[in-house]
Amino acid sequence: MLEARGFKPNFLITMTNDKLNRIQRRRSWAEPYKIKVVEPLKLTTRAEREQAIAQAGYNTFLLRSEDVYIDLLTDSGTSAMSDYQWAGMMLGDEAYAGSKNFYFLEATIQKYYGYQYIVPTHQGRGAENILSQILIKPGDYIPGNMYFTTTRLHQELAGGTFVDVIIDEAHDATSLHPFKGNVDLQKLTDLIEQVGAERIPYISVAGTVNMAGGQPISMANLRAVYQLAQTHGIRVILDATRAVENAYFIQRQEEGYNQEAIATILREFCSYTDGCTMSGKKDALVNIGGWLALNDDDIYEEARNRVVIYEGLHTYGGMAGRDMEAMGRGIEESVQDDHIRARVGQVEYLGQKLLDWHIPVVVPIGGHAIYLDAKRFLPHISQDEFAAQRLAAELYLEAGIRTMERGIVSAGRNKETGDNYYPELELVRLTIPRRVYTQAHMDLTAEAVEEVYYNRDRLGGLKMVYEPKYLRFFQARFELL
Ligand code: PLI
Repeated sequence: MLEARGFKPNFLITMTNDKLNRIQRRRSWAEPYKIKVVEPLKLTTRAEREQAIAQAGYNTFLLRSEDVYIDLLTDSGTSAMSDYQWAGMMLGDEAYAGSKNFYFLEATIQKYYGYQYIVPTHQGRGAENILSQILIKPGDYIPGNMYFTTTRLHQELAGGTFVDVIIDEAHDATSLHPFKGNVDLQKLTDLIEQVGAERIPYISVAGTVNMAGGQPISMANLRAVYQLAQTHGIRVILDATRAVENAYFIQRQEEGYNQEAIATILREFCSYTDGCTMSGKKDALVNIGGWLALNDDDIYEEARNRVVIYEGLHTYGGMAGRDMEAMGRGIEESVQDDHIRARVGQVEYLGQKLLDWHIPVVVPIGGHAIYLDAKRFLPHISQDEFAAQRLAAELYLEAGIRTMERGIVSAGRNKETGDNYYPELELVRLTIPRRVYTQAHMDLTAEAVEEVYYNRDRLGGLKMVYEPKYLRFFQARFELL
């Protein structure tokens, strides 16, 4: 962040390369910031939590946030902004058209992500909606490295069918493959042969892969996907929501990248795609915002036209000027190597603690969250009795910790048959907001998980008593069996 403001700390200038390398190799991930403002949290009693979760229909999305102690529901829009971002909020140019904050944001995205054209949106799904409407025709197929809830729904609403072409290891919570987000090139080739390239408007690639456990895709794999797509005239669209976290795994784990800066890796990563949808609420360290980026001028023109129907003018897309300023500044901070190392470091700290205590979690530890493996945690509760949903409710009851189900409820139903999907992964996500919680919060979380694990045999399942039509996990209600 200091570099973003044009400063270079003295100790970095005078330090020899050897010493710098040693410091960068140190194992501790201590935060490269200190706390200036705090937000008090409410502590509740077990009796209060029993009432709150029953009123919420055993769905953590339906809890009131003031009844939550440690909120690990999501890392989306829950980051703490820096003083540099807050200062930018005062510089909002709230003109309806042509806000200077938009031009700053546009230039920042072009610089760090490398795409030519930027369409601002209120958040990621706004970009998914516009992109899906433009590119997908009824009967099309969209291959991707595992589904994401809103992304797949927009593809389906546009008449497309999502096809999962991620490597098999991604569906195995215990596989230690370092890049479980990789696309299986054979599965992709088979689909192209089966349905024809003309029925595939684009390949939908996410880095990292949320539903697989925050798992990265390698640079080599994305490059190969892009080459294959190009030979068939198919576009590759990146879900860039957590691409900076993905770049960190490439830097650390992929040959040839450990001397490269995160910003350099991110640019190369995006260069193997033709555009991206983005939820700025994650990597970009803001509470609201997103964008669609494209290199094709005709698709851009269409997107720029459609954004005014759903989001707002093409120079704000549903965001206030101050939001765009904060997001531009958040992007600058997000690509700092010390930031991302501490961010993932905190996630890994919690994960390692649980692994040390033999709690079943998805491995390797991903970029933004720890995923409890409910199939191994609660083997006596079937998917039809919503093991992960039950476990999420129990963590709240135990310590006021809010987490999220990522299993059969999130997976929803097959759009043709109406049958439930039965995903291999039945998970509870402990998602770490960026720059928000302390190491003591992580310790307390680990202890609460351990306590629930110790008492796991006492837990029974749930039955669903209300099911919304779209994205049911947000609003479904349950009762104890
Ligand atoms: O929540 P949005 O509309 O800004 O973004 C949608 C979205 C798209 N792709 C990916 C990989 C996401 O993770 C994502 C949103 N994720 C949420 C809300 C989460 O809790 O993970």
